Amino acid sequence: MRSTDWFTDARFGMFIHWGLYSNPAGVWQGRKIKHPYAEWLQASEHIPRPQYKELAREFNPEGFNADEWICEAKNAGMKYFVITSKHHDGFALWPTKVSGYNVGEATPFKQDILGALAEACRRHDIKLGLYYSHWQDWEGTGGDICSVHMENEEYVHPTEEAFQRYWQKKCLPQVRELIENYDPHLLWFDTWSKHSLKFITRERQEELISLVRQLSNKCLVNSRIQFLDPSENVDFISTMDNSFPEEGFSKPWETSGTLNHSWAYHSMDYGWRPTRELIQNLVKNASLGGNYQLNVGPMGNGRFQESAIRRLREIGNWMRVHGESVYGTTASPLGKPPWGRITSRCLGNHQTRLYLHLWDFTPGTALFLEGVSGSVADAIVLETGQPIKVENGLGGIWLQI
Ligand code: JFZ
Repeated sequence: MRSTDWFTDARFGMFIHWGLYSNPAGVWQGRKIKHPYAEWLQASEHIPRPQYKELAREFNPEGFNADEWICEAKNAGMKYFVITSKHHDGFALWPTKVSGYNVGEATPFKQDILGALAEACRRHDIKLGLYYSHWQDWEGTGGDICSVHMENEEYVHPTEEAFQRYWQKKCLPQVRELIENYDPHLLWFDTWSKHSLKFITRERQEELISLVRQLSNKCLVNSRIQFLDPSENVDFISTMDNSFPEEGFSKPWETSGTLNHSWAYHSMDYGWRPTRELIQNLVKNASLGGNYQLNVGPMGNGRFQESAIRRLREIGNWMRVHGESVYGTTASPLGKPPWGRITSRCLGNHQTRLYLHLWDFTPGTALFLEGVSGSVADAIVLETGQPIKVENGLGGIWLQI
Protein backbone atom coordinates (compact mmCIF):
# COMPACT_ATOMS: atom_id res chain seq x y z
CA MET A 1 0.00 0.00 0.00
CA ARG A 2 1.01 3.56 -0.68
CA SER A 3 1.48 4.87 2.80
CA THR A 4 1.43 8.53 3.73
CA ASP A 5 2.39 7.76 7.35
CA TRP A 6 6.01 8.78 6.92
CA PHE A 7 4.84 12.07 5.43
CA THR A 8 2.45 13.05 8.22
CA ASP A 9 4.91 11.91 10.91
CA ALA A 10 7.67 13.97 9.30
CA ARG A 11 5.91 17.35 9.55
CA PHE A 12 8.93 19.27 8.27
CA GLY A 13 10.74 19.18 4.91
CA MET A 14 13.13 21.22 2.82
CA PHE A 15 12.23 22.68 -0.57
CA ILE A 16 14.98 23.71 -2.99
CA HIS A 17 14.69 25.96 -6.04
CA TRP A 18 17.91 25.76 -8.03
CA GLY A 19 18.75 26.05 -11.70
CA LEU A 20 20.13 28.25 -14.47
CA TYR A 21 18.36 31.29 -12.97
CA SER A 22 20.42 30.97 -9.77
CA ASN A 23 23.42 32.69 -11.38
CA PRO A 24 21.67 35.90 -12.56
CA ALA A 25 19.90 35.75 -9.17
CA GLY A 26 17.10 38.23 -9.86
CA VAL A 27 19.26 40.76 -11.74
CA TRP A 28 19.33 41.12 -15.53
CA GLN A 29 21.34 43.70 -17.48
CA GLY A 30 22.16 45.46 -14.24
CA ARG A 31 18.58 45.81 -13.08
CA LYS A 32 16.35 43.98 -10.66
CA ILE A 33 13.94 41.84 -12.68
CA LYS A 34 10.23 42.68 -12.75
CA HIS A 35 8.97 39.39 -11.38
CA PRO A 36 9.63 38.92 -7.64
CA TYR A 37 10.70 35.30 -8.14
CA ALA A 38 14.22 34.87 -9.51
CA GLU A 39 13.27 31.56 -11.18
CA TRP A 40 10.88 33.49 -13.44
CA LEU A 41 13.77 35.36 -15.08
CA GLN A 42 13.23 34.09 -18.64
CA ALA A 43 9.57 35.13 -18.76
CA SER A 44 9.95 38.24 -16.64
CA GLU A 45 12.59 39.79 -18.89
CA HIS A 46 11.26 38.33 -22.14
CA ILE A 47 14.61 36.76 -22.84
CA PRO A 48 14.74 35.04 -26.25
CA ARG A 49 15.09 31.31 -25.80
CA PRO A 50 18.56 30.89 -27.37
CA GLN A 51 19.92 33.66 -25.17
CA TYR A 52 18.42 32.20 -22.01
CA LYS A 53 19.80 28.77 -22.85
CA GLU A 54 23.31 30.21 -22.91
CA LEU A 55 23.06 30.49 -19.14
CA ALA A 56 23.77 26.77 -19.12
CA ARG A 57 27.37 27.49 -20.13
CA GLU A 58 27.78 29.52 -16.93
CA PHE A 59 26.32 26.83 -14.71
CA ASN A 60 29.35 25.44 -12.88
CA PRO A 61 28.60 25.31 -9.16
CA GLU A 62 32.05 24.40 -7.82
CA GLY A 63 30.77 24.77 -4.22
CA PHE A 64 28.01 22.17 -4.61
CA ASN A 65 28.18 19.36 -2.08
CA ALA A 66 25.14 17.11 -1.80
CA ASP A 67 26.01 15.90 1.71
CA GLU A 68 26.26 19.48 2.98
CA TRP A 69 22.76 20.32 1.76
CA ILE A 70 21.22 17.16 3.14
CA CYS A 71 23.02 17.55 6.49
CA GLU A 72 21.82 21.15 6.72
CA ALA A 73 18.25 19.87 6.20
CA LYS A 74 18.73 17.07 8.69
CA ASN A 75 20.24 19.36 11.34
CA ALA A 76 17.30 21.72 10.93
CA GLY A 77 15.04 18.82 11.90
CA MET A 78 13.70 18.22 8.41
CA LYS A 79 12.78 14.68 7.36
CA TYR A 80 12.44 15.10 3.61
CA PHE A 81 13.99 17.08 0.78
CA VAL A 82 12.24 18.24 -2.40
CA ILE A 83 14.19 19.81 -5.29
CA THR A 84 13.25 21.36 -8.63
CA SER A 85 14.26 18.56 -11.01
CA LYS A 86 12.92 20.82 -13.79
CA HIS A 87 11.36 24.22 -13.23
CA HIS A 88 9.29 26.27 -15.73
CA ASP A 89 12.35 27.09 -17.85
CA GLY A 90 12.49 23.41 -18.89
CA PHE A 91 16.12 22.81 -17.88
CA ALA A 92 16.77 19.44 -16.19
CA LEU A 93 19.08 18.96 -13.20
CA TRP A 94 19.77 15.38 -14.26
CA PRO A 95 21.27 13.90 -17.46
CA THR A 96 17.91 13.15 -19.06
CA LYS A 97 17.93 11.23 -22.34
CA VAL A 98 14.76 13.01 -23.41
CA SER A 99 16.32 16.41 -24.12
CA GLY A 100 19.83 17.79 -24.38
CA TYR A 101 18.76 20.73 -22.25
CA ASN A 102 20.19 19.29 -19.06
CA VAL A 103 23.06 19.59 -16.61
CA GLY A 104 24.96 16.65 -18.10
CA GLU A 105 25.01 17.84 -21.71
CA ALA A 106 24.60 21.61 -21.68
CA THR A 107 26.79 22.73 -18.76
CA PRO A 108 30.52 22.57 -17.96
CA PHE A 109 29.56 21.04 -14.58
CA LYS A 110 28.23 17.81 -16.16
CA GLN A 111 27.51 16.04 -12.85
CA ASP A 112 24.19 14.34 -12.16
CA ILE A 113 22.89 16.62 -9.44
CA LEU A 114 19.80 14.56 -8.67
CA GLY A 115 21.90 11.41 -8.50
CA ALA A 116 24.27 12.95 -5.97
CA LEU A 117 21.38 14.24 -3.86
CA ALA A 118 19.45 10.95 -4.03
CA GLU A 119 22.52 9.12 -2.69
CA ALA A 120 23.09 11.69 0.05
CA CYS A 121 19.44 11.36 1.07
CA ARG A 122 19.86 7.59 1.39
CA ARG A 123 23.06 8.01 3.41
CA HIS A 124 21.42 10.39 5.87
CA ASP A 125 17.97 8.77 5.98
CA ILE A 126 16.14 11.71 4.42
CA LYS A 127 13.24 11.07 2.03
CA LEU A 128 13.68 12.44 -1.51
CA GLY A 129 11.01 14.40 -3.36
CA LEU A 130 11.17 15.90 -6.85
CA TYR A 131 9.41 19.04 -8.06
CA TYR A 132 8.56 18.73 -11.76
CA SER A 133 6.96 21.55 -13.77
CA HIS A 134 4.56 19.51 -15.91
CA TRP A 135 2.46 22.42 -17.10
CA GLN A 136 4.84 25.20 -18.10
CA ASP A 137 8.04 24.35 -19.97
CA TRP A 138 9.84 27.11 -21.84
CA GLU A 139 12.43 25.02 -23.64
CA GLY A 140 10.50 25.37 -26.89
CA THR A 141 9.21 21.81 -27.26
CA GLY A 142 5.49 22.63 -27.12
CA GLY A 143 4.90 23.40 -23.45
CA ASP A 144 5.71 27.07 -23.81
CA ILE A 145 2.95 28.39 -21.66
CA CYS A 146 3.43 31.45 -19.61
CA SER A 147 0.80 32.45 -17.13
CA VAL A 148 2.17 35.93 -16.49
CA HIS A 149 3.59 38.61 -18.78
CA MET A 150 1.44 37.25 -21.57
CA GLU A 151 2.20 40.29 -23.73
CA ASN A 152 5.32 38.51 -24.89
CA GLU A 153 4.35 36.85 -28.18
CA GLU A 154 6.99 34.19 -27.83
CA TYR A 155 5.29 32.76 -24.77
CA VAL A 156 1.69 32.76 -25.90
CA HIS A 157 -0.21 29.53 -25.29
CA PRO A 158 0.79 26.68 -27.62
CA THR A 159 -1.75 24.83 -29.71
CA GLU A 160 -3.28 21.67 -28.34
CA GLU A 161 -1.21 19.64 -30.85
CA ALA A 162 2.02 21.26 -29.74
CA PHE A 163 1.23 20.69 -26.10
CA GLN A 164 0.29 17.07 -26.73
CA ARG A 165 3.66 16.57 -28.43
CA TYR A 166 5.43 18.05 -25.41
CA TRP A 167 3.31 15.91 -23.08
CA GLN A 168 4.08 12.65 -24.90
CA LYS A 169 7.65 13.35 -25.92
CA LYS A 170 9.02 15.25 -22.94
CA CYS A 171 6.81 15.39 -19.88
CA LEU A 172 5.73 11.75 -19.50
CA PRO A 173 9.12 10.28 -20.52
CA GLN A 174 10.93 12.55 -18.06
CA VAL A 175 8.62 11.65 -15.20
CA ARG A 176 9.27 7.99 -16.04
CA GLU A 177 13.02 8.62 -15.96
CA LEU A 178 12.81 10.42 -12.64
CA ILE A 179 11.07 7.48 -11.01
CA GLU A 180 13.24 4.83 -12.66
CA ASN A 181 16.51 6.62 -11.92
CA TYR A 182 15.92 8.15 -8.50
CA ASP A 183 12.99 6.26 -6.94
CA PRO A 184 11.56 9.36 -5.19
CA HIS A 185 9.20 9.25 -2.21
CA LEU A 186 7.11 12.04 -3.67
CA LEU A 187 6.58 14.06 -6.84
CA TRP A 188 5.60 17.69 -6.46
CA PHE A 189 3.66 19.00 -9.47
CA ASP A 190 2.73 22.64 -9.87
CA THR A 191 -0.36 24.35 -11.26
CA TRP A 192 -2.03 27.33 -9.65
CA SER A 193 -4.04 29.29 -12.20
CA LYS A 194 -7.05 28.88 -14.45
CA HIS A 195 -4.72 29.15 -17.46
CA SER A 196 -3.55 25.64 -16.67
CA LEU A 197 -7.01 24.06 -17.05
CA LYS A 198 -6.91 24.08 -20.83
CA PHE A 199 -3.76 21.95 -20.85
CA ILE A 200 -3.73 20.02 -17.61
CA THR A 201 -7.13 18.47 -18.06
CA ARG A 202 -8.71 15.83 -15.90
CA GLU A 203 -7.55 13.18 -18.43
CA ARG A 204 -3.94 14.31 -18.49
CA GLN A 205 -3.93 14.50 -14.73
CA GLU A 206 -5.16 10.89 -14.43
CA GLU A 207 -2.71 9.76 -17.11
CA LEU A 208 0.18 11.22 -15.14
CA ILE A 209 -0.99 9.74 -11.87
CA SER A 210 -1.38 6.26 -13.41
CA LEU A 211 2.12 6.49 -14.80
CA VAL A 212 3.46 7.22 -11.32
CA ARG A 213 1.36 4.38 -9.84
CA GLN A 214 2.52 1.94 -12.48
CA LEU A 215 6.21 2.67 -11.83
CA SER A 216 6.30 3.06 -8.07
CA ASN A 217 4.38 1.66 -5.15
CA LYS A 218 5.52 4.33 -2.74
CA CYS A 219 5.77 7.63 -4.63
CA LEU A 220 3.24 10.20 -3.37
CA VAL A 221 1.67 12.84 -5.63
CA ASN A 222 0.54 16.31 -4.53
CA SER A 223 -2.71 18.07 -5.35
CA ARG A 224 -1.15 20.88 -7.35
CA ILE A 225 -1.02 18.39 -10.24
CA GLN A 226 -4.25 20.10 -11.23
CA PHE A 227 -5.86 23.43 -10.48
CA LEU A 228 -9.38 23.42 -8.93
CA ASP A 229 -10.15 19.77 -9.55
CA PRO A 230 -7.41 17.52 -8.21
CA SER A 231 -8.17 13.83 -8.52
CA GLU A 232 -9.33 11.69 -5.60
CA ASN A 233 -6.14 9.80 -6.36
CA VAL A 234 -3.71 12.45 -5.18
CA ASP A 235 -1.98 11.56 -1.93
CA PHE A 236 -1.59 14.91 -0.24
CA ILE A 237 -2.75 18.48 -0.57
CA SER A 238 -0.40 21.37 -1.22
CA THR A 239 -1.95 24.68 -0.17
CA MET A 240 -1.13 27.90 -1.96
CA ASP A 241 2.37 29.20 -1.29
CA ASN A 242 3.05 30.74 2.09
CA SER A 243 -0.60 30.29 2.99
CA PHE A 244 -1.25 28.87 6.43
CA PRO A 245 -4.86 27.73 6.58
CA GLU A 246 -7.25 28.25 9.46
CA GLU A 247 -8.46 24.66 9.31
CA GLY A 248 -6.98 21.29 8.41
CA PHE A 249 -7.95 18.95 5.55
CA SER A 250 -9.21 15.39 5.40
CA LYS A 251 -6.10 14.27 3.48
CA PRO A 252 -2.48 14.74 4.54
CA TRP A 253 -1.39 18.28 3.62
CA GLU A 254 1.43 20.77 3.60
CA THR A 255 2.26 24.41 3.03
CA SER A 256 5.36 25.40 1.09
CA GLY A 257 6.90 28.62 2.25
CA THR A 258 9.88 30.85 1.61
CA LEU A 259 12.63 32.19 3.88
CA ASN A 260 12.44 35.57 2.18
CA HIS A 261 10.29 36.24 -0.87
CA SER A 262 11.79 34.60 -3.94
CA TRP A 263 11.99 30.80 -4.19
CA ALA A 264 15.22 30.76 -6.16
CA TYR A 265 18.23 32.72 -4.88
CA HIS A 266 17.67 36.44 -5.43
CA SER A 267 20.60 38.71 -4.62
CA MET A 268 18.32 41.73 -4.00
CA ASP A 269 15.65 40.04 -1.90
CA TYR A 270 16.29 41.32 1.61
CA GLY A 271 12.95 40.45 3.20
CA TRP A 272 14.09 37.60 5.43
CA ARG A 273 11.52 36.20 7.83
CA PRO A 274 12.62 35.94 11.45
CA THR A 275 13.24 32.43 12.82
CA ARG A 276 10.39 32.88 15.29
CA GLU A 277 7.93 33.27 12.41
CA LEU A 278 9.29 30.17 10.67
CA ILE A 279 8.95 28.04 13.80
CA GLN A 280 5.45 29.38 14.36
CA ASN A 281 4.53 28.43 10.78
CA LEU A 282 5.68 24.87 11.46
CA VAL A 283 3.72 24.69 14.72
CA LYS A 284 0.62 26.33 13.23
CA ASN A 285 0.41 23.66 10.55
CA ALA A 286 1.24 20.81 12.95
CA SER A 287 -1.55 22.00 15.25
CA LEU A 288 -3.96 21.51 12.32
CA GLY A 289 -2.43 18.20 11.21
CA GLY A 290 -0.30 19.63 8.39
CA ASN A 291 3.33 19.82 7.22
CA TYR A 292 5.68 22.69 6.44
CA GLN A 293 8.04 22.55 3.47
CA LEU A 294 10.51 25.38 3.93
CA ASN A 295 12.33 26.62 0.86
CA VAL A 296 16.00 27.47 0.35
CA GLY A 297 17.34 29.02 -2.86
CA PRO A 298 21.01 27.98 -3.11
CA MET A 299 23.37 30.37 -4.89
CA GLY A 300 24.76 29.74 -8.37
CA ASN A 301 28.01 28.54 -6.79
CA GLY A 302 26.12 25.73 -5.04
CA ARG A 303 26.21 27.17 -1.52
CA PHE A 304 23.46 28.33 0.82
CA GLN A 305 23.46 31.99 1.85
CA GLU A 306 24.52 32.75 5.43
CA SER A 307 21.07 34.18 6.21
CA ALA A 308 19.52 30.86 5.18
CA ILE A 309 22.05 28.80 7.16
CA ARG A 310 21.58 30.83 10.33
CA ARG A 311 17.80 30.40 10.23
CA LEU A 312 18.01 26.67 9.50
CA ARG A 313 20.38 26.18 12.43
CA GLU A 314 18.25 28.25 14.79
CA ILE A 315 15.22 26.15 13.86
CA GLY A 316 17.36 23.02 14.37
CA ASN A 317 18.36 24.14 17.86
CA TRP A 318 14.72 24.63 18.75
CA MET A 319 13.76 21.28 17.21
CA ARG A 320 16.41 19.35 19.14
CA VAL A 321 14.64 20.33 22.34
CA HIS A 322 11.05 20.57 21.14
CA GLY A 323 10.89 18.07 18.27
CA GLU A 324 8.74 15.77 20.39
CA SER A 325 5.99 18.40 20.23
CA VAL A 326 6.05 18.32 16.41
CA TYR A 327 7.01 14.91 14.94
CA GLY A 328 4.24 12.35 14.79
CA THR A 329 1.79 14.61 16.59
CA THR A 330 -1.83 15.13 15.63
CA ALA A 331 -4.03 18.21 15.44
CA SER A 332 -5.12 20.09 18.51
CA PRO A 333 -8.26 18.55 20.06
CA LEU A 334 -8.96 21.92 21.73
CA GLY A 335 -8.97 24.30 18.78
CA LYS A 336 -6.87 27.45 18.61
CA PRO A 337 -6.30 29.16 21.96
CA PRO A 338 -5.60 32.91 22.12
CA TRP A 339 -2.07 32.43 23.51
CA GLY A 340 -0.63 30.07 20.88
CA ARG A 341 -1.18 26.61 19.44
CA ILE A 342 -1.60 23.02 20.67
CA THR A 343 -0.36 19.72 19.28
CA SER A 344 -1.35 16.34 20.61
CA ARG A 345 -0.11 12.79 21.00
CA CYS A 346 -2.14 9.73 21.88
CA LEU A 347 -0.26 7.64 24.46
CA GLY A 348 -2.73 4.74 24.54
CA ASN A 349 -4.51 3.68 27.74
CA HIS A 350 -6.90 6.63 27.30
CA GLN A 351 -4.02 9.02 27.90
CA THR A 352 -3.22 12.03 25.76
CA ARG A 353 -0.23 14.31 25.93
CA LEU A 354 -0.88 17.89 24.92
CA TYR A 355 1.91 20.22 23.88
CA LEU A 356 1.06 23.85 24.58
CA HIS A 357 3.06 26.26 22.45
CA LEU A 358 2.90 29.56 24.32
CA TRP A 359 3.53 32.49 21.98
CA ASP A 360 1.81 35.27 23.75
CA PHE A 361 1.86 34.74 27.46
CA THR A 362 3.26 36.50 30.55
CA PRO A 363 5.22 34.19 32.85
CA GLY A 364 4.06 34.45 36.45
CA THR A 365 0.40 34.47 35.53
CA ALA A 366 -1.98 31.56 35.29
CA LEU A 367 -3.17 30.05 32.04
CA PHE A 368 -6.63 28.58 31.67
CA LEU A 369 -6.92 25.58 29.37
CA GLU A 370 -10.52 25.23 28.38
CA GLY A 371 -12.06 21.89 27.47
CA VAL A 372 -9.77 19.55 29.40
CA SER A 373 -11.68 16.89 31.28
CA GLY A 374 -10.52 13.93 33.34
CA SER A 375 -7.51 14.04 35.62
CA VAL A 376 -4.23 15.59 34.64
CA ALA A 377 -1.29 13.33 35.43
CA ASP A 378 1.30 16.08 35.31
CA ALA A 379 2.48 19.15 33.47
CA ILE A 380 6.06 20.21 32.78
CA VAL A 381 8.08 22.70 30.79
CA LEU A 382 9.36 20.58 27.91
CA GLU A 383 12.82 22.13 27.71
CA THR A 384 13.74 21.99 31.42
CA GLY A 385 11.40 19.45 32.98
CA GLN A 386 10.26 22.10 35.50
CA PRO A 387 6.98 20.94 37.07
CA ILE A 388 3.92 23.11 36.62
CA LYS A 389 1.14 23.31 39.17
CA VAL A 390 -2.27 22.24 37.83
CA GLU A 391 -5.64 23.11 39.41
CA ASN A 392 -9.09 22.12 38.29
CA GLY A 393 -11.34 24.95 37.18
CA LEU A 394 -14.78 25.28 35.73
CA GLY A 395 -14.76 23.53 32.32
CA GLY A 396 -11.01 23.29 32.23
CA ILE A 397 -7.75 23.50 34.18
CA TRP A 398 -5.48 26.27 35.48
CA LEU A 399 -1.75 26.07 34.90
CA GLN A 400 0.49 28.19 37.18
CA ILE A 401 3.47 29.05 35.03
C1 JFZ B 1 4.80 28.56 -8.35
C2 JFZ B 1 5.98 28.76 -9.27
O1 JFZ B 1 5.63 29.56 -10.34
C3 JFZ B 1 7.10 29.38 -8.47
O2 JFZ B 1 8.20 29.64 -9.29
C4 JFZ B 1 7.49 28.42 -7.36
O3 JFZ B 1 7.99 27.23 -7.91
C5 JFZ B 1 6.27 28.13 -6.48
C6 JFZ B 1 6.52 27.07 -5.46
O4 JFZ B 1 5.15 27.72 -7.27
O5 JFZ B 1 4.39 29.82 -7.94
C7 JFZ B 1 3.25 30.10 -7.29
C8 JFZ B 1 2.21 29.22 -7.20
C9 JFZ B 1 1.07 29.59 -6.50
C10 JFZ B 1 0.98 30.82 -5.92
C11 JFZ B 1 2.02 31.71 -6.01
C12 JFZ B 1 3.15 31.33 -6.70
N1 JFZ B 1 -0.15 31.19 -5.23
O6 JFZ B 1 -1.18 30.61 -5.42
O7 JFZ B 1 -0.11 32.10 -4.39
